[in-house]
Amino acid sequence: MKSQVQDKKSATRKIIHVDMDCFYAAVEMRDCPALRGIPLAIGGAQTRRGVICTCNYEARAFGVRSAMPTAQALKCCPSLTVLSGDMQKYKRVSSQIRTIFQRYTNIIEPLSLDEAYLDVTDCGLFQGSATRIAEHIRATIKEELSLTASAGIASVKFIAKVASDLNKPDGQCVIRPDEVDAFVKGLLLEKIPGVGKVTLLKLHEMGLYKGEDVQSFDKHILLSRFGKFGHSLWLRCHGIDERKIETERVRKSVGVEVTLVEDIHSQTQCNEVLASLLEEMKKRLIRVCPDLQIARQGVKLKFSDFQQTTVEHKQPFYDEHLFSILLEEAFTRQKGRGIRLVGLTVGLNTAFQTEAEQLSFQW
Ligand code: TTP
Ligand code: MG
Repeated sequence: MKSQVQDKKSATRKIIHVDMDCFYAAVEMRDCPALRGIPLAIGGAQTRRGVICTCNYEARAFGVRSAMPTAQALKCCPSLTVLSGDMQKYKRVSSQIRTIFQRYTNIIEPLSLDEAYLDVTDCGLFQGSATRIAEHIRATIKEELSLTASAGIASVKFIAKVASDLNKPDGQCVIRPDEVDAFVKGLLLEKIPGVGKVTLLKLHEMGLYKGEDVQSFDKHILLSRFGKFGHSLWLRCHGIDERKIETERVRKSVGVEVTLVEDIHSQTQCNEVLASLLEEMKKRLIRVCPDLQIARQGVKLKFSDFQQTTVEHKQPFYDEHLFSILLEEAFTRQKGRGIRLVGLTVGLNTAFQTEAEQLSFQW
């Protein structure tokens, strides 16, 4: 009964998920005609063990993909042009895109530089047609920024997100409330945001491949196997997603990390890397938490076999020296493996942030 009520409530919302097409690569092709029509990727250099951030469709035809090591990408596509990219420029373009969104609604939740949810339920343009609003947003982005975007339109967030991928590039897809059930029935579970490789394997072992398999599966078994995640998977497979568009994100942590050009093996080397990260950490932390009152500090190491370990400690006040103690503990888990990444995190006191925000409202 409760889910039917929730369903009706969701059915009244109009959500658009906008996702730019091969974003970083598209910006570079726009700004340099010589890069158009050739396989192009943005990523780290092969010699520095970099990975591909993104690539254009010409490169995708060769099998190049995001997160692939650059060396492997060059094997797939020897003629690939790899640029290091310009984050400042992508951030500028991203804020131009945001300015366009704001003409249609103020309820915008950015997910990354090139992706956002918009709630256009109360947008009066185009007689309230979310389909036409999405078409207009995409046409405006094309006209003003010479870039293409794709969109998904639905009554709940995750379906809008999945839908924005279906007619990429430069396309859009609408899933109407009365189409949701058929849509989730046929939906492969790996398409649901949050279902990673490991979870997918477990789901497959249980004979679950599509939304309809989950629909007819015992909910209690899902809950006991996966806890909270099992619950949200069950909801998603019934087309339910009550999450609102979050216009203000409360930052929960600050992190800095470095992937090393070559693996390191000793604690002294780890300490040197740690020292090189401290300045950046302090700089970022002060920006979001000037009084340095925090909740946790942690250290992360990734080993040569790509396994990673973290050591965290509750800590009310930021203390740089604590990182070396945590690092020492993490280092004991090395077991002869090389170390390829060192990272530091500071968990923030989010309750305090919320209180601070409320106080500022009173002014
Ligand atoms: P995506 O939207 O995942 O990719 P995309 O816009 O390049 O391509 P698509 O047309 O399939 O949407 O990511 C947006 C940007 O984020 C992308 O241009 C580069 C960056 N990115 C990374 O840096 N590393 C990654 O692993 C991924 C997936 C993206
Ligand atoms: Mg994109």
